[in-house]
Amino acid sequence: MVNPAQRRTGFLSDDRYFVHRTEEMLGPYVGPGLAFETPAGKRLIRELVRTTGLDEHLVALAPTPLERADLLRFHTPEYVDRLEQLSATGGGSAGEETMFGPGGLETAMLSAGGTYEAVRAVVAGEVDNAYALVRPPGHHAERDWGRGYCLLANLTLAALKARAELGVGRVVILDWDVHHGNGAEQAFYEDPDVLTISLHQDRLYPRDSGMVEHIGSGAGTGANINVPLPGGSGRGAYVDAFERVVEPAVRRFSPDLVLVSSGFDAGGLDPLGRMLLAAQTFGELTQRVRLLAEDLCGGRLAMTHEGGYSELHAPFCGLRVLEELSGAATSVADPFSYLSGYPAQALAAHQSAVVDEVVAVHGLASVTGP
Ligand code: Q9C
Ligand code: ZN
Repeated sequence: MVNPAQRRTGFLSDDRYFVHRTEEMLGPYVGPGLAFETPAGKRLIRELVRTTGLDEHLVALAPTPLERADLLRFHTPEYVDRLEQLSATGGGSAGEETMFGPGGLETAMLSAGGTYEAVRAVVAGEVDNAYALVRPPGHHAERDWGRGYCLLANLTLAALKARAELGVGRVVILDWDVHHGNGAEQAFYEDPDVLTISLHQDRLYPRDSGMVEHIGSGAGTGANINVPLPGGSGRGAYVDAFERVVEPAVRRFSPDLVLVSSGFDAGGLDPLGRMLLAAQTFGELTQRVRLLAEDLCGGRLAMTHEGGYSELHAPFCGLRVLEELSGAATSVADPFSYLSGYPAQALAAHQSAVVDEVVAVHGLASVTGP
């Protein structure tokens, strides 16, 4: 049973996203096949969307790959050449913790293309908002090397293409994956027209990035916001960061389009992160971003999928986000809703202290609501 949708929500995925391979050979005695970033959890999101019937209330979008010229808006030609060569000869490593199999570049171009298609459909007004369930992820990929399972900077490339070809002006990129959104930070560090905000677990990955003091430079000074929350943070810390940083900063910036790098690895069961979020909380954060976008830019909101490594939990987080985007409700009960009852969900002093610091560095204390 699904209650009818209140909004037109685009949903994009593709079978080819689920055959991309990221296994690492870890060395002697450790067998092959070990990987954190696997198709399973993400495929289950798509399956749940189908088995619940939610897909009938969503607008199906289909990806086309980005082209080389699109990649070169951010990546270096040398890096793209190297990926082309490896992809054609059985795969290899794009950089740091970024193994891929044969044809991996083509899948990455389709992942970036799927992200762009979600953005395009929103900007064109074909849908109110959209979610691209893509693989491989993109937010760690840097100009000249792949990092953290990411070959190409999906959302960065989509934002650059939308600005170049669709006449999109001011863009917010909000990243709630538990790891730092270093790729978008690098791409837009000196750009005053793209506000990048990353909420992440302090010094998780990449280890030495995502610091509060990294605020952008030159014309882009102030347009990069890092909120490195302490490991162990739950709903209270995220809501505090939204109320005192994300919402005032986005209002002050006044975007034409809001984009989200959505990972579910801040979920309470994730093997790579140590945060506590429940599926319901991802829904709440989605609602907050949706209302911001409705207030500021006609609701134009597109999300792309990044990390999330609990095969058990991520599907329920994904379903909850899609329900919130569309306003349709399924009858699926989250088996992990007990997370919401953890006392550690409450805001703690050492967490609000980090938010205080960000508020001070970015002068957000005096920004008022609508
Ligand atoms: N070797 C994303 O969530 N380090 N990437 C994991 C195990 C890399 C995460 C530690 C984490 C990258 C898209
Ligand atoms: Zn992540």
